[in-house]
Amino acid sequence: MTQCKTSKEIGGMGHSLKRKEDARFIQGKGHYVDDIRLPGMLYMDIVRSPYAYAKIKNINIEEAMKVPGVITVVTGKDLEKYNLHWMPTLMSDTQMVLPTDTVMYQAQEVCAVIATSKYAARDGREAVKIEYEPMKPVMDPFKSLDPSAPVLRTDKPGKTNNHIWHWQAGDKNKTEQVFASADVVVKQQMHIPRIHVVSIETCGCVADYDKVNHHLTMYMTTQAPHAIRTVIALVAGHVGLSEEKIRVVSPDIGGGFGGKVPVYPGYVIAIAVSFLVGKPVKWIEDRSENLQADSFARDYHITAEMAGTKAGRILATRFKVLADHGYTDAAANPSKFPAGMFSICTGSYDYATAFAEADAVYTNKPPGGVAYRCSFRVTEAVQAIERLTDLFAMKVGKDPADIRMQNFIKKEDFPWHSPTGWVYDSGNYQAGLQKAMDVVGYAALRKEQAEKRARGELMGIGISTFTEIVGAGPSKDFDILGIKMFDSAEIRVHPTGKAIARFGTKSQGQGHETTYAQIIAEELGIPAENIQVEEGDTDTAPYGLGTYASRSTPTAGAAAAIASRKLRDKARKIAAYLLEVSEEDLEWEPGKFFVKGAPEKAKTIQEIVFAAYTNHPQGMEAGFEATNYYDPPNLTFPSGAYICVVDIDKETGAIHVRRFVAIDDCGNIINPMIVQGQVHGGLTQAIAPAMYEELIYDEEGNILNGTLMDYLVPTAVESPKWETGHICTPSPHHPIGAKGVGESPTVGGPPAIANAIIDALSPFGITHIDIPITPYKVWKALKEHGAYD
Ligand code: MCN
Ligand code: CUN
Repeated sequence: MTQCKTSKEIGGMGHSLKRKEDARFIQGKGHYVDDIRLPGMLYMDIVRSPYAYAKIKNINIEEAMKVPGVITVVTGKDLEKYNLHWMPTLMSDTQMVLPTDTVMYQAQEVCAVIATSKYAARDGREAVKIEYEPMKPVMDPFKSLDPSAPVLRTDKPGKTNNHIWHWQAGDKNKTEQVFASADVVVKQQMHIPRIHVVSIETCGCVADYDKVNHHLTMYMTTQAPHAIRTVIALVAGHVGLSEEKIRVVSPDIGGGFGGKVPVYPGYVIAIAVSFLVGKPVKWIEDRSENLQADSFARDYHITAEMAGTKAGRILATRFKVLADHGYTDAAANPSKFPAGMFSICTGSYDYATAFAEADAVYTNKPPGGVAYRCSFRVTEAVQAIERLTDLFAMKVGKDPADIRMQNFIKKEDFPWHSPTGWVYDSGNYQAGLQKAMDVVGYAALRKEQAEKRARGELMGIGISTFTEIVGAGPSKDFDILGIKMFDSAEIRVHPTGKAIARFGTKSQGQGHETTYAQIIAEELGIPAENIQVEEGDTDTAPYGLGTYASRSTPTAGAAAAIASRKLRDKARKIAAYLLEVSEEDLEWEPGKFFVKGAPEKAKTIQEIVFAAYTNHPQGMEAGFEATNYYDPPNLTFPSGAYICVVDIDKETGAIHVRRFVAIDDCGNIINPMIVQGQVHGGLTQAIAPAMYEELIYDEEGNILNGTLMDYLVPTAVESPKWETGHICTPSPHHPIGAKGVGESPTVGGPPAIANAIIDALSPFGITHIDIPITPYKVWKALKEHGAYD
């Protein structure tokens, strides 16, 4: 755990400061997009397709226009006149804003009703009559590649199939050789199903175009305000919206979890309408629209293989992925990594050979791909490697903890070069797993399990020892739509020693207002409570790529430290001037410079800052401000050892998570309480895909669980008591030694639960069940394996 070097009053690194932002959140004073009300504001509602694949024969707006309050109905044909009916996705694919002839997935936007109230807009939506000619959709990604499958993207000239991209990493030939000569090979086909973030706040915006000044203010639910501003400028430049005339404001966000990274058609339609009508336009999705149409997560079909020795040494792994991206690839991965960071799939183990490949295909499902706390597909990679490791342990007849201990990358082997090309910065995997085993009481649990098994009771213990990869990223490899993935901090200290700091990231609940202030407090000794943190307004914040993939601490957090250090250098100069000594004679302790050997001769940071405005040395620039754009030299590699204990009712298949111990390593910790909160939330979002959540479609393309009546989201009732702890291997390249943590629990959690359930069922010869592992699937597997004979 991080040692506190600052006093509680200053509140630097390692203090569990209460979250500053919570004062407004818990008093109902948060300011969300839907709280914005502008004079003359109009409301937009969207008519959506009931079909997954259909030709639009006719859109009749006559009755809708008669609804009192309805101003207009906007169709794809209307947008086409301004060439605004298509937009780029963040993966350089293209997406309809509104269709002109064909709909490609159920709940796709077909036209938009604009009215003077949201109720009138909804009534107008009900009154629009659309004639469709339904076609047979392509729902199965495997069938999508059949030569007989219809080519879905006829808008792309020359496209003759539904293949989007192929990606690979590692050494294919060497991997084949190792597999060919290995004693033990395990292979498992798995599906990591399509799921949805279900943030409490849905998506929405208020687009406010000012005709007189040709200025657009876009209030919207986005995790990446600056990138969105640039995208708007690129898409709408031809109608006179240039970037200096666009202001994107992302106010408080009620949960993002990745679902608020993509650009949705609703945002673009609202901008277009505001531009045409000259009035502000509000669009707020309802719960079902959010669940049915917004960016999904996962949907990876993986064939995972591991080769090793009978003695339990892992020698190689091989992964083949089929990625279902739906109608368009609207994931938000870095350009060079269309499968995200999936190549972290080699895990925490020290073998030299691996090969991973992925092919992405179009189907008639909503587009997307990386939402839901995934660190760019690390969730999928970790599910694959951690399930595989357990299968391998089973096959060689070893305890899953022993197999892991035997194959871990050792702490002295860092920096470690993975077979798929990453350089892991630091870690101590043995210590993490040992701590988790001690906390959970592993040996005693195995003994209890043996006794229960003898009585025919089902108890399982599951381990997941994962390596995360976060902090995108070094600009030589990481960009989105060509924009390099650095991030930024700008610190402005006022004469009385209080500060405002602005960032290119955007909190959605992670607590940045508190933790960024703590980083600056650590570096400058200005109390965290005197540092106001601001994010989300592109007119004031320095350019940055936003908050996702747990990148804020690794990038903008680093920028905060570096900008603070620039200010400390200036402070040293001013202190030397004020104390009439040379800079070398000064020593720093958080909050003041003092003369070596004469601690009574000191200047506090507040006195120094005041002098920067009132009495600074000749030739020095006045003021006390610094900015840093931080381009990380590497990603950070957090890790964790999670152990889950389950009891299963043999007759019903009901699963009870009895214990869950999570030991995380995110390097130096800024705020232990916030990290614990991140882990608690993330673990709850780990039992979700492991046991409950999955978006299900029928062959006609109908979503079968498009409301929260059917789509199961775990609540406090389903959540066990999370037992959390830490080990700490600081990141050697990060200025404050911190690694990201926001997605670790969601990445490491599901395989621990799945492994525990399979461990419980293993006496019946059950070796795998795809997540979500529901009681029905357990019961069915038990039945198929003769448990009820
Ligand atoms: N932190 C810390 N010490 C560390 C690492 C992190 O104190 N060594 C703190 C940070 O200062 C920050 C929080 O933990 O307050 C998360 O930091 P980080 O891991 O850098 O992740 P981000 O801030 O970039 O958050 C993104 C991550 C992602 S990608 C998803 S998805 C997710 C998550 O955070 N969405 C969330 N956690 C969420 N939590 C809430 N409440 N709401 C969401 O939408
Ligand atoms: Cu993949 S969800 Mo988070 O990176 O915003």
